[in-house]
Amino acid sequence: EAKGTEFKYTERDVMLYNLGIGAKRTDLRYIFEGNDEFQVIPTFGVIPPFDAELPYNLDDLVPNFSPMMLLHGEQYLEVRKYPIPTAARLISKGKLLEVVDKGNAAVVKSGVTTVNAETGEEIFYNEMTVFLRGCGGFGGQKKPADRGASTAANKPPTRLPDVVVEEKTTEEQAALYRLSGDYNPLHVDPAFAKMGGFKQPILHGLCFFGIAGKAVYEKFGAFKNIKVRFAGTVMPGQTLVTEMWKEGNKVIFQTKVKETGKLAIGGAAAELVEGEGKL
Ligand code: HDC
Repeated sequence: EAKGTEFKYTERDVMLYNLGIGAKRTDLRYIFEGNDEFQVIPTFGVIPPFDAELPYNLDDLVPNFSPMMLLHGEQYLEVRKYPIPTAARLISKGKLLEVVDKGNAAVVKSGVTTVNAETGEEIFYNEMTVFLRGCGGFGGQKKPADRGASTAANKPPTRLPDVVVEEKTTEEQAALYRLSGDYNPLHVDPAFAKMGGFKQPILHGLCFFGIAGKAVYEKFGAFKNIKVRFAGTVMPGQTLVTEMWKEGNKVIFQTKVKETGKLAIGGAAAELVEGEGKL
């Protein structure tokens, strides 16, 4: 296990994050520190661990590693304590969970626990999965382990969705979102994106995770955990359609790109905090 990495944030970082995942000027609770209900959208929990030091190098884990071929595959977030502070000093500690060999690709999963630096209280737990194109075939385990909510299939029911939320991203979405800490050039530099096999820079997975998570939060209330698989890429400017089904305490959801009809997020669900569930 690595030693902890500090992450310090202020109200300004909260507003920047909220704007990065589509908060509007009329959403005063997200964009104005003077509002009585000023808050950070709970998907923010993926930000403090993002730069956490991990006790390994991808180069040492898989053959042919190249940052240009790295895609975000899945994300699982637990919010272990509400309300989420709008300014704090946190410490994140990461560990390697598993390396899976998909033949062409490798899948590497890390787990990061984030605590309040002053109180030691756990605030967030994340599992982040990266999909490394061209890094498979090394004879590793073929299937990921069952990790409960973090790996659940979350197949949508056959009925029509209970709620649908449409949100257009802006052409500047990735340029804005990156200021919350993911400076991967894949999202803004056309030359880098091209080397990674894309015609133009693609949107951060965690940006459209935030947009979908915001829709779940606004329609159903606070969640204790949320899991997504990034099933397809999104270009800044495209419109996201998030379909949600409430199944007991759980909201199963998926997000499609309106312009292409293709799935961007699949296998996704959020388990609501007891007593929530507005619908
Ligand atoms: O699904 C394809 C795809 O393109 N998904 C979208 C990826 C994306 O846009 N991600 C977000 C942008 S990248 C980003 O934000 C990077 C960021 O800056 C840095 C992140 C750092 C994170 C934290 C640091 C620690 C693709 C390419 C992923 C897979 O498509 P295919 O190659 O066609 O694969 P497919 O045939 O569907 O499946 C092959 C096997 O792989 C498994 N799999 C598929 N998608 C997966 C995945 N596993 C994990 N995550 C995914 N997203 C399948 O289950 C299949 O396995 P099996 O054969 O055993 O069933």
